Amino acid sequence: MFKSGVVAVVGRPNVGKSTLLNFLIGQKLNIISDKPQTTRNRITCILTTEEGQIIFLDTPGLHKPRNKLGEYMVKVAIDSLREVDVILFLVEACHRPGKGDEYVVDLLREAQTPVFLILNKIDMLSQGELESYEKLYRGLYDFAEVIPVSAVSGTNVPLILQKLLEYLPEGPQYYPEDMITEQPERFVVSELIREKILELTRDEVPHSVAVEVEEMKERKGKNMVYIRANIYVERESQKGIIVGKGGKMLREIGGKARQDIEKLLGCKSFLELWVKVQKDWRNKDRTLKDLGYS
Ligand SMILES: Nc1nc2c(ncn2[C@@H]2O[C@H](COP(=O)(O)OP(=O)(O)OP(=O)(O)O)[C@@H](O)[C@H]2O)c(=O)[nH]1
Ligand SMILES: [Mg+2]
Repeated sequence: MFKSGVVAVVGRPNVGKSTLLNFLIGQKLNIISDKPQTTRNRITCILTTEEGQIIFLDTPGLHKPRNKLGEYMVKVAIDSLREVDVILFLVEACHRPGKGDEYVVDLLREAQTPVFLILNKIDMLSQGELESYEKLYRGLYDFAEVIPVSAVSGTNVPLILQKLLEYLPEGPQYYPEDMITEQPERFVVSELIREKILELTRDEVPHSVAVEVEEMKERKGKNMVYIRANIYVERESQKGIIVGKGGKMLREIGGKARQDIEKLLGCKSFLELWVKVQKDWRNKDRTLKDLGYS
């Protein structure tokens, strides 16, 4: 019997949602960083096996928004809870539950969908610690399943798949088996560039950056793709940081991004990056819309 369905992955920022999904589909599709609020959109991650097809939704971390971009992100995450077959609620097993977790649990209650509690980052704690935290999390809600994992090493991750297949209904294969996302290549490329900026900059800079691929075309017969992308920041001073002394930072961003882009596209790339200032874009409806955050 072939099973299929949609599974939303939700939780607080930085708990490892995107890391888990990359591991599940076996490819670097979602960007990851050690800074909160990395993922900004709902991203489909499609996994096809002989037993079924699971359409996972990676979502932005649920947090208290401080600007319109944040409001959009939280709305995306909450909307993803609707009309899915199963919800994976990810938490960091190395912290006790806080107010933020209680807020998420209230949302889960409204959704009336089976929820798996996924206790992530178990590589960071001892068995004894895990047991004591697990007890606290179990007390929050009547979870359908509780699965401790490490998304980084993959420990126990196959168990999530096995359990999901038990809960998903019989259904068709919605997407071709080699398709891993609904997002266009351009989007994934812009995210890979943004990931390098998250990695290489600090404080408010990572959060003030948006990336848009303006042009992407194959160089015929050369097995090469030409990409031109704009990096938007909110202030001149941030532009200075992204460009760096003599353009050093921008070259580093480009070099690192190209490695991932070439792995994704399977061909050489020529990457042209432009840094532009868009004052206070995170609060401007028009710019948010242009950048795909609406
Ligand atoms: N030690 C350890 N670190 C992990 C694990 N899973 C994720 N991380 C790290 O946690 C950080 C956040 O991971 P992400 O996958 O970006 O988290 P996220 O939940 O998608 O975050 P947002 O998109 O901001 O909501 C990164 O530094 C990861 O390397 C894990 O199992 N163990
Ligand atoms: Mg993420």
